[in-house]
Amino acid sequence: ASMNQVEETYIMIKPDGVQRGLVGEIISRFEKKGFKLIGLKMYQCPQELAEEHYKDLSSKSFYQKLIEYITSGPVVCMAWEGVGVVASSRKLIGATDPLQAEPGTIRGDLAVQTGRNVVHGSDSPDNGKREIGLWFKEGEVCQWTPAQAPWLR
Ligand code: RTP
Repeated sequence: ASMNQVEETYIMIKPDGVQRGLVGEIISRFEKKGFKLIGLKMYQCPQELAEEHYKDLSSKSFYQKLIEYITSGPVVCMAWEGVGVVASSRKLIGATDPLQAEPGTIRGDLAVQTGRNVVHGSDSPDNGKREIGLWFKEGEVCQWTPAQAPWLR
């Protein structure tokens, strides 16, 4: 139902993606697809924010390890806008377990372990809004419209 709607999603390059030098590669995939980058920053995630972000997973056996992983080094926080961007980003990212992720997806091409799967993407438009609100401060997200080829005039 949401595929024709302009949406926002929160995409995050996890600490392994940063440390492996995959920041440019991952950003490129979203840019080339045609989505609009409206928020971008590098950030050392505090414990409390990691816990809030992953609160729905707090009963899982891997929760503690997940919090340690996400806070183990800086992440790259991004907000992306576009038609159907939430579901489409999940396709670009691929399955949670990188060994199950299709070749051509970010995880399928660039990762091996579920516990080091390089990137996060919101799973619904509501969570997209919620997570952008969680990770970005007022004024850090930019709404912009491209100029009409002024470099040709
Ligand atoms: P994400 O939120 O990062 O986009 O991941 P997802 O929806 O594909 O997966 P989810 O089930 O929400 O899990 C969130 C993150 O927790 C880590 N995880 N570890 N069995 C495990 O060790 C395990 N399962 C999940 C992954 O980093 C996953 O992306």
